[in-house]
Amino acid sequence: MTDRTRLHEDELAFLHLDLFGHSDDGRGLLDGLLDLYELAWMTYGLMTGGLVLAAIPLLGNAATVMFTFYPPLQAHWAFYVGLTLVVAGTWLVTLHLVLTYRTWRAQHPGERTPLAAFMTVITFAMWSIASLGLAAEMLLMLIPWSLGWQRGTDPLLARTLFWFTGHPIVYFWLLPTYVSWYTLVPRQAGGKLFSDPMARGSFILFLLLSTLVGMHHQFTDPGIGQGWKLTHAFLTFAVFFPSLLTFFNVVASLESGARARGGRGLLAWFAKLPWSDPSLTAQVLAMLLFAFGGIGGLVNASYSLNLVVHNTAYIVGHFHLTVGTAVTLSFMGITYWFVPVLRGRGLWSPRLALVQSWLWFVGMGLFSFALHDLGILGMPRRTMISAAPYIQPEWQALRPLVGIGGSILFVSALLYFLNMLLTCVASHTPAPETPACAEALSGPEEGPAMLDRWRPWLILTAVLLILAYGHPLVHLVSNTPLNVPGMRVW
Ligand code: HEM
Ligand SMILES: [Cu+2]
Repeated sequence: MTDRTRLHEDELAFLHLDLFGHSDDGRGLLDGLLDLYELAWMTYGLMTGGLVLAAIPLLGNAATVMFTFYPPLQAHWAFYVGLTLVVAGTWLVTLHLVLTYRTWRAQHPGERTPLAAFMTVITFAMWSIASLGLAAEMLLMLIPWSLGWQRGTDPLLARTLFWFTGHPIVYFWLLPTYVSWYTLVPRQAGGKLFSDPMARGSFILFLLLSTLVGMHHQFTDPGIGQGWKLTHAFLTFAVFFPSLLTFFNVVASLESGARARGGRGLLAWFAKLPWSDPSLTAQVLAMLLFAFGGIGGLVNASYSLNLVVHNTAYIVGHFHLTVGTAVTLSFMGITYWFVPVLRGRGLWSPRLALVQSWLWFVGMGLFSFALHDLGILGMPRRTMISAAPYIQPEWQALRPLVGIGGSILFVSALLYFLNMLLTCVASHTPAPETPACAEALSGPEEGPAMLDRWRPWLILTAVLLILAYGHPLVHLVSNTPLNVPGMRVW
């Protein structure tokens, strides 16, 4: 019997292998993959080091610049250098994946890339391209400026480079969730993935379109032409399309599972999903709230409506449904099977996990509903509202809901961490099997081979990027005076 109390290197490689499907004996790729361990540890070291370096000024009150770190708010240089190292670490992950992919490709010529692997490589390819904006902002602007080598900075150029990365970063969070929704959730629901080629198509669209829309965060910024803002608004509606494809594909897959379990009717089948499985429940609940986040996102993205909601609590409501639920609650659901597999022990309490997932759903429903409403009533974001002299009477009835929803979320988060901790130290039930990817009703071979090629899509991505950002960026760079001094407000 293997010692399941720690994860052996070959088990790790085996998990890694799962991404690329099993070879006959399940271990055929091991030799090629083990070479990459050093790279993996280097990546881990770089990212952890970067995190610690950024955390020191953060905890020491020397980086009160929030997650967008808009200049002229200025942080200690260690904050910027630390974050840059974290991003550099993600590039090493891309390298790792590409090397792994090439090893696999050499051994499987002509075969379609397994779906989970295909999606993972696309996610990191998209991110590596998108993160160039942040890298440029850090290396050419914020780091030299925070070190005192550059006397001033320019908020507009910095914001433009930030949002070049800042929008796709939301997809960098979301796409791993989609990988789970597409490749594992259908089987967890007892069904099959509706269409593998459609899933690939949607990911290719994410690669092409994710980085073209950053200016939908800058509708109110002066100094960028309205035509460019409108272009990015339209492109945002275009990148909504692969999310619609995902919605259709994943719901059809869930339906296939529920019907196989005896579900009937137009909508009543939904009740037949295996709601006793906390991993699936968390992810399905995350999907439900995400639908509202996506619809709200379209309001944000509409140039004129954005002027009503921008910088209000509405946006905070929006991102708590998207990153705060679609992504966070799904990641919680994923760890409900993944941590037990890694640890080699069963989940400490599946029932507690179910309660936790529902609490997140209810708490976030209240919290984000109230924030959306408050935003429409004009309550600003990024403001200590309780201390504001301009509190409006119509906000008062809704504000307690934010507090109640937030408290439920806090309890839910505590229950989550408690369950994870006890799974690691106190669980005595046997570990679950590593889940296998779902089969597809319509398999990869039914799609065109073009979907499994990289070069044409990467070239098209670069061309679209130049079209969407080339002119405004060149204009900004050649007109930027870099003369704004830094400031610290807290
Ligand atoms: C599904 C389609 C989506 C659309 C059309 C959309 C659109 C937008 C737009 C236009 C804004 C800017 C609002 C403003 O500042 O005035 C925004 C903000 C934001 N979105 Fe989304 N979004 C979508 C999905 C997502 C997802 C999936 C995530 C995260 C996983 C996300 C996270 C955020 C965050 C964090 C902000 C606030 C950024 C800030 O601090 O200003 N959004 N969204
Ligand atoms: Cu965005």
